[in-house]
Amino acid sequence: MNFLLRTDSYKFTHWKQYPPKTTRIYSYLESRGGMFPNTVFFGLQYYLKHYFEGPRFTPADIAHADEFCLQHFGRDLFNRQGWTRLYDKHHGLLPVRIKAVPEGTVVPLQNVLVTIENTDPEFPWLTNYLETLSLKLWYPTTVATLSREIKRIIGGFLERTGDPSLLPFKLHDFGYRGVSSEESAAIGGAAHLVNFKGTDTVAGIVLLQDYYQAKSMPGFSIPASEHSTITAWGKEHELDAYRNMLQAYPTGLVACVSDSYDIYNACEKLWGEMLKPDVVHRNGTLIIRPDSGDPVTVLTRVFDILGEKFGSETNSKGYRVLSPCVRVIQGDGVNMFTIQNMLYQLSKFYGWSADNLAFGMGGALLQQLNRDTLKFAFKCSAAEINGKWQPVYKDPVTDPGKNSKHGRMALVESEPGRFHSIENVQGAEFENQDCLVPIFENGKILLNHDLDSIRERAEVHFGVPSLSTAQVEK
Ligand code: AOY
Repeated sequence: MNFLLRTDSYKFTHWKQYPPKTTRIYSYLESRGGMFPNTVFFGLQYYLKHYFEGPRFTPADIAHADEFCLQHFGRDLFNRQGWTRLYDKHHGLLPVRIKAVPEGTVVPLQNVLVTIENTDPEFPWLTNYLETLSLKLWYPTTVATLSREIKRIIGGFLERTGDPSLLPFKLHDFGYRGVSSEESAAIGGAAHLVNFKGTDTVAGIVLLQDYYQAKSMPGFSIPASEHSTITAWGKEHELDAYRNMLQAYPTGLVACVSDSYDIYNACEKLWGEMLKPDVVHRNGTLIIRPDSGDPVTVLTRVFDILGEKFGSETNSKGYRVLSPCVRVIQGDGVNMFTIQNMLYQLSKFYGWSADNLAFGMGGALLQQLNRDTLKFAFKCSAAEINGKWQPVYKDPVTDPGKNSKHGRMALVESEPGRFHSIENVQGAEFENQDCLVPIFENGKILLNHDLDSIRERAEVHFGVPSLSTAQVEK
């Protein structure tokens, strides 16, 4: 698609609207609020490599956009001269500077994450032309933030009731089919893998390999059944379908959806009696997947049956852990709140360790989010007019929450995890403390972040009081 058309229609008309003698427009990206204390910044490198780097347009694209706008508006509004001059001077490269906090950084809400400004004074209108593309960073950042919050929740339960080393595989991405596009699946799936290692969203892995130098395989899965591979055997042959699963994968982990007819009968009679010797003597772990009913009700009874049939032991933290030959994965009705509820009820009222249960999360992980989840905004905060930088801001009486920051900015980390957005920065002030690092200039990507470094920055540390949470509570 023509780069010139990757913007909102009204932006075709904005070049005429800035004050005379405007030479620079400086804008920034922030999360203005939301239900989490922090954001995990992620996704910029994909957007830079895919949409910003190198020559982005040709004279043919300008001609095409010109004709498009003529039809679209029914009159001549397109900035033909400006785009032609931009091409003649920069040959399709974008004369903007982008600074950003390194991906994976955990930044408290309401801080500047990215700044964009034009580097050539002839093209101040280019900065906000890029808003439509840039603001899409809300999506990978919101998925990475949600996924990390759930990691904190599950991690807390593992610390209290079991083995925290199991955490990387406790939240598996089931979301590929439930997202609105292949690109969203790739971006969202990659964002989840900043925090976890289990996924069925293959597109997310490919994105990390193509855009984030993922060295070793960044996401893993295991053999697992779906309903068709069980129900194709017929209701009378459910047992054969399950026996076949154990024979087809004689070792290691194997997951089997077991609610096709009666999850309780499947656990008690089929897995727990008829196939029990095969399960117990198998060199590996059978993971049973319920997929319907009220999750807490179903899980409570499933664990009761499995404990009865396969046995359990009490661990050093006083919680029950099933025989290592059997585990459970819940993939239906899973979101941040239901995960918390399931783990709470199973541990508090039934004494089950979080070790026994993993989660598959689909729509709630990759699709049930929007730009308002973390209130993402891209706003102009400074303009150079007549050779002088001016602060620029909005502050609507009708919603003080929609105010914007003033002037050029720096993001300073005063102590680990505590960040401050400094407004109205003059010249090179704060330059040596600024966490916003130049990452793109005039068509070139200035530095690369690899997945390993992003994961390190986003790592969850337990037992350390979270500074940013304290900041929000205060
Ligand atoms: N995958 C763990 C491995 C994956 C899946 C994907 C929608 C898996 C199921 C499982 O165990 O059961 C997309 C629903 C399920």
